[in-house]
Amino acid sequence: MRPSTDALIVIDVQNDFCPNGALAVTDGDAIIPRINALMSDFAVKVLTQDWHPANHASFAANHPGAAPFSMIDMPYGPQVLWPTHCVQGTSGAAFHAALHTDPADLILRKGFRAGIDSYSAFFENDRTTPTGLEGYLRTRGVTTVTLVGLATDFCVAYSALDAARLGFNVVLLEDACRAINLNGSLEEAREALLAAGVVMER
Ligand code: VGL
Ligand code: ZN
Repeated sequence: MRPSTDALIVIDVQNDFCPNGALAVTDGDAIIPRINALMSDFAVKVLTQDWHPANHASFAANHPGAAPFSMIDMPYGPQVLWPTHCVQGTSGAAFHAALHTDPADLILRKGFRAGIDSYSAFFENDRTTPTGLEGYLRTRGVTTVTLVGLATDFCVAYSALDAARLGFNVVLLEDACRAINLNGSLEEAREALLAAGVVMER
């Protein structure tokens, strides 16, 4: 058992990011047995859930003529336009059935505001609107976070970078993550993570 100052944060292990999902990550479901095993090692366990309204601005379908995986400029910066995914209350937004959700202390939903995406578990994509997770972890005395889940190069990486910026010690378990890898995004994320002092373990 790890010390009570260590938290496991499981990012977006939801049907839409697993094989046959709307934004399927290759082998996204392969990480689930490892994550289930890890949960019994940690005193503090948080699951995040990407949770978008149907009219969400990150969906290509809400921008007439725009192709999925193209880019647009939002008031808060560049934004990838995604296939419609993780719509609130749909089976695509549900956790994968194999993921053990009962051990979780907190389930944090993000991306629920129509006008702004939220890759990170800590801040929306303007990098300033908080989700509340920082306060939750600090008030529980957490100083180190271990990140796993989907996808390595988007929601996991953004969460890890924000955690490091907030002063947490951050470990990312690469074998318990899978990537989308859009136009070199995985290599770009790896470099940013290392530069931010995130400890990359297998
Ligand atoms: C994610 C793209 C859009 C993720 C969520 O969980 O990495 N990626 N929404
Ligand atoms: Zn999303």
